[in-house]
Amino acid sequence: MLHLFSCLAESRQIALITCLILFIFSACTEKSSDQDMPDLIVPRRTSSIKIDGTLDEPAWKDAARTGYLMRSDGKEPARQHTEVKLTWDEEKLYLAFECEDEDIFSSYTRRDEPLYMQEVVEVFLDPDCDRGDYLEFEVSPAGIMFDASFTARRKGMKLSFNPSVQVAVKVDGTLNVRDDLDQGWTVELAIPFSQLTGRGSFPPQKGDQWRFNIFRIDKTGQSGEASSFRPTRGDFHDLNAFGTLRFSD
Ligand SMILES: [Ca+2]
Ligand SMILES: [Ca+2]
Ligand SMILES: [Ca+2]
Repeated sequence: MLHLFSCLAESRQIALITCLILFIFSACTEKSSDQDMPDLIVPRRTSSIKIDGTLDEPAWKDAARTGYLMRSDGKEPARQHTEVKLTWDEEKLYLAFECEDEDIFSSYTRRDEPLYMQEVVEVFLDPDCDRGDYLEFEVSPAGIMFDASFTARRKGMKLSFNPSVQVAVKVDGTLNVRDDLDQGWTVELAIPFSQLTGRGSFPPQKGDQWRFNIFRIDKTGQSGEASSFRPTRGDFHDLNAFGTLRFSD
């Protein structure tokens, strides 16, 4: 009987140790997951890119693709499709947004106005993956920019962050004419690494990983829809909901 108890005690001990090892292992796995499994591998650009809103450069054919953005709850693709392509070189991160849109509008005309109240595409970057400070870039279909830096989630917003971003938008349809049928709009964006701020290291090197998310707000007709690359869990600024990208050759 005593032997049986000591066996039981021993097996409990083994189970406890096993649990502890599994816990430590899973904690390590989580900590290193940013480095292990990027959601997107971003290749260097394979040709020059002219920032004119037309995505006809071979570099865009070879760029990383997000696939259609999902509704921001992650449950299904948005009704009006958006796909985003990414590529880079030593100086810049390049993004191309292709947005289907039956009704394209935006009344904002000045940089850093609250573009997110209307139609917009957005990219958020957390270059050092600390889920702390981050950078936000938005472009409206009228080609207006909103850019800001943050010190933590929705904290320390600095609108004076105005890097020399190159941006061009092409509208297939009629901007701000609400009662006809539009086709869509494309955005070409080049973000210079040398003007980024925060705790990241710039420019990135091959193999570096950044956390990021991409969003679109569409307000066609009376309805509205928010879509994203990674599900937002209710807040575009939830840094824990971001995905990861890896800079590659
Ligand atoms: Ca172009
Ligand atoms: Ca700004
Ligand atoms: Ca729209």
